Amino acid sequence: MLQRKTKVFLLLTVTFVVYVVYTWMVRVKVVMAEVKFEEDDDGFLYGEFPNSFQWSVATSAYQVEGGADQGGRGASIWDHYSHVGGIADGSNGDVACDSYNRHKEDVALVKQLGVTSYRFSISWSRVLPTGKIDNINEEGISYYNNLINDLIAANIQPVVTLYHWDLPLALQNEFGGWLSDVIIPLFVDYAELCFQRYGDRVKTWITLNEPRVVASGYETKDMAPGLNKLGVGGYRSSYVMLKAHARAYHTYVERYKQTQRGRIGITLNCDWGVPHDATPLNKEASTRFMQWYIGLYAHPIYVGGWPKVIEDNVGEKSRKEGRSESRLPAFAQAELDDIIGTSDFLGLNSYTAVIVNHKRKQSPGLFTDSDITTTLDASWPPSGSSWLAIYPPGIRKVLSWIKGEYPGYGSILITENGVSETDQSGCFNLCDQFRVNFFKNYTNNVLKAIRYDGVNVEGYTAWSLLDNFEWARGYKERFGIHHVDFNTLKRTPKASALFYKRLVENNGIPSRGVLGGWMKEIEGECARENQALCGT
Ligand code: GBH
Repeated sequence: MLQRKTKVFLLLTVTFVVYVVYTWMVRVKVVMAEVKFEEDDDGFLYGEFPNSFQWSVATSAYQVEGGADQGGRGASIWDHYSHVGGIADGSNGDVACDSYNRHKEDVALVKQLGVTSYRFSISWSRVLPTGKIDNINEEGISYYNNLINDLIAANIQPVVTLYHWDLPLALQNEFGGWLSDVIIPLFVDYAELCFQRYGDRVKTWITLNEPRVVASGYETKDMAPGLNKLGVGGYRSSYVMLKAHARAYHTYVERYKQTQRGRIGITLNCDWGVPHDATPLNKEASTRFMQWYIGLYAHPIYVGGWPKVIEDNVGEKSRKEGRSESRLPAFAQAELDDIIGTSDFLGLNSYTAVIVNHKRKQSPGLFTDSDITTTLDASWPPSGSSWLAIYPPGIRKVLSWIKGEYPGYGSILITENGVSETDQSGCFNLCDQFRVNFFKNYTNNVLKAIRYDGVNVEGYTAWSLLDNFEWARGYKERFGIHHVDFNTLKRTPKASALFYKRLVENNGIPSRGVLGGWMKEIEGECARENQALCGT
């Protein structure tokens, strides 16, 4: 039997501990009040995102920085590609939004939105002009130090992408860039330099942005470096990128994570593939669409190795083509082990959807081996980009698909979602109601993925803070929530920025009534901004 004194002591201790834990839980809102959310007749879900939900906005270095010849920056493959005429409107990123000289303005815009973080990328050739660690450009290092410090002073967390497509040109010329394993230790050197110089303040790192699109630069002519090695360039570069990503991941985890207490992941892009109909043939085709789109990268990281369907199909096709080896490089066991489990979170970029049909294709290629055709549904509203039709449920489908396919995904950070309009001659209309609707409906589907499908989505990032250099499309497709006048470089909020600010402030859309109020305010505000922009 315990003594009476001991019993009283134990009881007091237990009561005290329960009290402390409970007040802590209330303070950090672990004990959530009955969550209020309500679906209206049109299926729109009002209510809040989880308390910890992170709202963000994004750009990338080559698309906004400009300052191409300033501060000791070296050339990248996009400087070369754009200067030899790869861009639809003949433009390049020499000046872009001039963020290299105007980052304080950008930080002010981000702050104005009320978001908790800002996703940007570091230009590898600005900090290492030749791509190699023996030549560090301290002026380039300072640029990002200033940007990061100004963000943190404004209470905005930097979310930093190491590689958003702008490979140092020297590395492409010397050994073929992402086609060669030579790049792996060089990428790790670069990543490590960033961890060392910025890791005390940067707590979220993204190794690669959209390896699938990087691969398309080795597979086709459409993106830098535009090598057009159909059937082999895409798979080979994907294989090298996965290995480089994994090495950078392990370097961070082994040498920096403990002291810097950050995390590191990869960003993959994926749109939703709607089977044309319920026939087994087209349902299978839509599965192949997803595997070739995201599985090529997510499977090695979350399950191990290439998706079986890709390994089988490409192997079979390669044999028929009379090759002695598959066009899809084979992983060594050590490589498989190195790649698996290398993402603390999954960064996801998602924009649109396609209708998928089965169709046998003869020509070898990353974009043909899946034996499908894709089309946009005529009922989906178009945007300023031919590939992007507006289908809000797509993002929810992709999120739930990832949860089902990769049970160990941990959490998803949406690192890009947005929509374009084509440039307008004359006076630009800042009242971008279609983009307001886009954000309203896409974020609502994210909310549904969280509340109804139980997907662990930790945050959402709008693409983009600014109208910017839209890669091969140049400046004619505008994704910004702020308009940029590319003559004066003046930034002006579009209605979508005013809407996003309210969405972020309220962590969701509380009710139809509140939404109606916002819409009235926004209409008035953007009409006044239109007046100021060009006096109409
Ligand atoms: C993202 O890519 C990028 O991360 C970002 O930099 C970019 O600005 C944003 O999306 C908007 O595009 O012109 O018909 O040849 C999304 C994937 C890959 C979609 C390339 C457009 C070109 C199609 N993008 N693709 S086309």
